[in-house]
Amino acid sequence: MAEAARPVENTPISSGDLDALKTEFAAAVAAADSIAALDDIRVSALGKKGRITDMMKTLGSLPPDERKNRGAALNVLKDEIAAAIDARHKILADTALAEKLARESIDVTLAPRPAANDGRVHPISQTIDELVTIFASMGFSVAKGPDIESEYYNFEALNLPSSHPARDMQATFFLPGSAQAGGDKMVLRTQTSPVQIRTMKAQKPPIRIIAPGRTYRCDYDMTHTPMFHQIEGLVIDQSTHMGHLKGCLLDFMRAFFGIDDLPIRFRPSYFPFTEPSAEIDIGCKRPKGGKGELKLGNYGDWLEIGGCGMVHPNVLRNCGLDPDAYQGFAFGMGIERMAMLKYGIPDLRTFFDADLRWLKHYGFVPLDIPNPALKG
Ligand code: 2NL
Repeated sequence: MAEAARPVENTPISSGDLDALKTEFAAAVAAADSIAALDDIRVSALGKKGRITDMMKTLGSLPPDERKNRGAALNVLKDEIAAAIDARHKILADTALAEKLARESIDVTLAPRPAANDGRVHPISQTIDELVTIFASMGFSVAKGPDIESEYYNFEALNLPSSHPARDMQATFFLPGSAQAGGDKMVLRTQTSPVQIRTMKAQKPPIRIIAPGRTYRCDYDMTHTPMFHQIEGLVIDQSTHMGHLKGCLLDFMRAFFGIDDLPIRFRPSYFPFTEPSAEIDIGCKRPKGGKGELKLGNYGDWLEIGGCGMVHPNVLRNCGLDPDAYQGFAFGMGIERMAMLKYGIPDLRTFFDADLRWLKHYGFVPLDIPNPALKG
């Protein structure tokens, strides 16, 4: 049957040709395996020059009743093809998205790429961490207090009345215009002892604390910076004595420097806040002829590392403790000095230069434990 050859105006009303077209497009849509292929089908059927569009254009040449039926049938076919294309489009889009998600899924169990890892822990922070770790293992807790103190907490309560000559020896930073009602001025704390005064006033014995932190003195040369760090320790109980002080500091020094036979020695000294008072020395070997490094250990020579003593009865009284019922010991050390000795840092002032090359050299990689004695 030479249907194609038949003149347009003789096109039959029969919808048989439309059924065939529907079947053809349905098959093409079902076979389309990409959104691009689907778009081609949409253009070839419903586009400006598409097959359905072309057939629509022939409607004008039909008699009115035929035109109406065929037009309606063509519209139905057009909607059916469009619906089939939309449905297939959704399936293809969903499949494409699912594939993309599967392709781009993240394996959260993979090890992370190495980070830049450029940050360093400052030797002072590292040293404080180590001091805290050791003293914590000995039953001490960490006490904190303000850097700005009143003269009362910084001096008076520590048995240093304003008439005391030792008060001039400490180059104190006073805060201008800070005089309180009783004439008490505010100062930058010259040692961390006021933290311990506050603790004794607030807590009942037994007391076992360390107070690490910043301290300030108006002093600047090769071996002094206006801000520096101290750690002080305080133990108060009913029968704490010099023997406890000795054992405590011996264990601490050996753990901190990682030297099992490091000897320590107590030299009589004087502090207004302790009685008796002593200077703490640790064993060392000095470089011959001033050249080379100082070495710590049991070598016969001695190096001063801090001060200590039994808390003065006046200090206990000032804190509301009866010296006949309670006694205890206290000690103090410079943290920069501890760090310089342990890590071979030669110049104190470099601690506060904020020099990144220095920090890269002397700083610590976070989570590194340099002293095996502190592990666990
Ligand atoms: C040193 C010496 C020392 C204390 C600090 C202290 C604190 C209270 C009571 C008694 Cl609340 N004493 N602290 C005692 C002896 C020495 O420091 O050379 N520091 C760097």
